[in-house]
Amino acid sequence: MSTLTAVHGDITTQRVDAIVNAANNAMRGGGGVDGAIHRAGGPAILQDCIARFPRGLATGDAGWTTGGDLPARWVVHTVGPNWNAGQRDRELLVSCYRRALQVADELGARSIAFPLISAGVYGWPREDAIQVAVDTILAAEVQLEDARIVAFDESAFRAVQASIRSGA
Ligand code: AR6
Repeated sequence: MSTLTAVHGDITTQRVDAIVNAANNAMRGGGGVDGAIHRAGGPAILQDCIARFPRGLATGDAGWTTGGDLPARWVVHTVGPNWNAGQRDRELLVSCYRRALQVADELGARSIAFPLISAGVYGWPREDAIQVAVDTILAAEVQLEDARIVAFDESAFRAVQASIRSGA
């Protein structure tokens, strides 16, 4: 990846080709960042989820829908492991970032914004969630040029920034 930056704010306002959603296996919306993306993007996202993912999506996998009313053209949905439910295989979280980058690359996206997958309701320890995000994105061999990690709160933002600085 050529550039990785930390952003403090709401992923739904990012002007990038694709934003990544931390979804669940059912792929029919939810709370957290998933809820925010469906609200901001409008009903076209759910319609596309139903049409393209009739049986949902496996943990660690990724797939795309329209961005609907979002500034982003696409939403790349991925399903993180639920730490709180005992899914603690780190490779599943690594796979979310790898697969999302692959899907975005196949779409021809040049810029992408990620939330901290699994770091909310799913309870993945924040420091490790950040480490996985930064290491996996930096190591990716993709056409994508601009990747961002969007942190919702100030302390997470600072931690992402520090991690990028030490990993770059
Ligand atoms: N922009 C950027 N980051 C956000 C936003 C936002 N608008 N809103 C929340 N975050 P979570 P998970 C951060 O819980 O842990 C949903 O119900 C949040 O602070 O959204 O993967 C799904 O449907 C945290 O750092 O996702 C699933 O059922 C990060 O996004 C389940 O939650 C992820 O928090 C997925 O849980």
